[in-house]
This record gives sequence, structure tokens and C-alpha cells, in this order.
Amino acid sequence: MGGNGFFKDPDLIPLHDKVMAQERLSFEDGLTLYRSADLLGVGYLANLVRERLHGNKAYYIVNQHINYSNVCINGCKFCAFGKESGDPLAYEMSLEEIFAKVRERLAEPISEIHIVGGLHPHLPFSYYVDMLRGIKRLRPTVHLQAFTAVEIHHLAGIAGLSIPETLTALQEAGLGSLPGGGAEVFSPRIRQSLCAKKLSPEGWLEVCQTAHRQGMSTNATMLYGHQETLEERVDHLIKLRAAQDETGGFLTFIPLAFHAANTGLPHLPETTGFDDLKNLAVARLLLDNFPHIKAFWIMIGPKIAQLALSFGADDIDGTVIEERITHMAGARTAQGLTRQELHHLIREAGREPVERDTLYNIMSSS
Ligand code: V47
Repeated sequence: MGGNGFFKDPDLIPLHDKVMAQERLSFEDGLTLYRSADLLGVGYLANLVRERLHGNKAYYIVNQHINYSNVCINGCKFCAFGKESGDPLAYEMSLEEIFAKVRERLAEPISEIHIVGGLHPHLPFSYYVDMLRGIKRLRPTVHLQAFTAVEIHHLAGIAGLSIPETLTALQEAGLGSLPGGGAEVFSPRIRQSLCAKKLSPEGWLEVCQTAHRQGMSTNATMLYGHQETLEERVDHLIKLRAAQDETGGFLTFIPLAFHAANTGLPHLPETTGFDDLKNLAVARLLLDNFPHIKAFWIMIGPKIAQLALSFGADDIDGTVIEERITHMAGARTAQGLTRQELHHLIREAGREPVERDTLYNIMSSS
């Protein structure tokens, strides 16, 4: 397959040459990919890179999500999860409640706990440190992937510490890596319109790069399907690629499909399967220095996530259990999938299921 006759869109032919030569794609190339209606052509190119890097492997993880509080001072328009303090739907878990959630699942072979919340105005820094310490006491070998770069910046303000000092204190308490949330879209136009109070793109990148310099991996995301242009998507990806060239600590990129229910943008339609696959494929092609591209099944549904394994994605996230951010915004996906369900999805797609830990060490392969 491949070659000039394969592509319905002739603009993809020069990109095929570049991909075969392992040449870096430009901003213009990114736009060509996004503008192309030839999804199979774009997917084919992304699959070349995906298989070059990972062969037939499709990674997943046995993990648990804990969203400790939805109280948030940022008020982002695209978010249905964050609530002001005092809102009837606002909640914050006590440390005992968080530990109970961990205890409930001690018998399960969970290798990662993913912890994200809002920017809470009052909880003291000790709450976060004690949270990590307490969970590690209950599950000493679990990897804690906790607090987005935006939360880290907020916690630094609460603690009166610098970003490096904050990360060190949290690392000493058991923090293993940072999840990729809070990047949204780096465009100043979008930030002004949707999340003016949020940590700036430069601030977000600086926290991630500081974590990298301190030996921690982080992930990166892009929220798509709201008001952003194709140029703004490409700009976001190219900025991530440039940051990765400098510090090299980004592990996985996850495009996040916007869900409109209960947000400040309720009129916007759902993202389409075409756009979900396109974002994963373009990311695989532009982010040549990111090891992994994840199709987060919670956001795009298990069916599209399964197809994504042939459109650039090598990872399908994991069992998850009790995700709240997307479900508050109307996601109709389940709260979790079993290991068997993940294996079935991956095998049917002709891939080899590989259970990984957070850092992509292989746990088992069957
Ligand atoms: O930062 C908020 C996004 C993110 C909505 O690192 C929304 O492996 C869609 O980053 N519709 C948090 N998305 C989740 C996140 C994540 C998820 C899974 C894996 C990883 C990882 C990271 O969710 C936020 C924001 O960008 N978000 N509201 C919404 N209405």
C-alpha cells in the first residue's frame, strides 16, 4: 500500500515522501493534514510512524482516577466539572474519603492512580502532601500521576514556594509524574475567550519543563472541538514539539474531545469520529519527538479509540474507574472498562494488548 496512487488527496504525496525519509513536518504540512478530507491517507501516514515506533503493540494501563474536589477559582467556559465554592454541586473529599477509595480497590492490580481536581481556594498545601503520603502508605508500589501543571502552579502559590520547591516537596511525598491536563489550546485568542484566568501557556510549559528538569515525566493535551481554528491546533502542537526538543520529558500526548453539556458552550455539537481520528493522526505526525499518542476512550468512546489504533495512537489509556470531568460534561461512555474489555477491543483491531505502567514498563503481555 502507499505510494502515489494510494492517496485521494495529491497534497499528501509530498508528505508521504517526508514521512518515509523521517523528515520533520512543518507548520504548513500540519495545516495540509488538517485540511485534507483524505482521512484514510492521513491515517495511513500516521500509522507508518506508529508502527515504526511501536510495531503492533497497543498499550493500556490498569488505573484508577480520583477527582478529589471540583471547587475551582478559574471558571473556564468549556468546563462542566469546576464549581465555585458554595455551589450546591461543589464537593471536596476529605483525606479519609480519598483513602477509602484507594482501600476499596486494594485487591485490584492497579499500577497507577491518576489524581486531578480544580483550583481550590482554601485547602492547605499539607492536604496535598498528606494525600500523596497517605495513598503511598496504603499502596506503596503504585505510581501517582497527580496534579496538572495548572494545579502545581496554584499549589506553589498556596505553599509560598517556588515551582521547583513545590515539585520537590510533592515528589518527596510520592508524586511520580504529572498528567497532561490544563494545556487547552495555547492561542491567546482562545485563552481570552474561554479561560482568561487560567495559567498562561508559557506558565504551563514552564511547570512541565521544570518537572522534566527534576526528572519527572509529564503528559500533554489539547482540547479540541470548540472555537479553535486549524491554525491554532497546529500552533499548539508545534509549541509542544519545540518544548519537547528542549527538555524531552513529555511522555504521551492526548487530544481531548470537547464535550458541551453543562458548560458555557452548550450549543456546540459533539466532535465527529472523523475529527477525533484526524486529531490523533496529525498529532502522531507532527509530534515526532513524543513517544506515545493516547486515544482516551472515555472522551471519544471505545469504538473510535479502537479504530484510533490504526490512525496513529499506540495507547488506549486504561480501566479508569470513576472519571468525573468528562462525565459532568455529558460523556455517555462507561465509568470504567475491565482488562478483558480492553483486550477484546485491542485484539479485534489486530493489535497486541500490552499492559504497561505509567512509564511504559511492560507489566504483562498476553
Ligand atoms: O485539563 C475540561 C479537559 C482535562 C472538558 O495525562 C474537558 O494521561 C472535554 O487532562 N470536554 C483534564 N474535556 C483531563 C486530562 C487527562 C485525561 C486523561 C488522561 C490524561 C493523561 C489527562 O479535561 C482538562 C481539560 O482540558 N476538559 N472540560 C470538557 N467539557
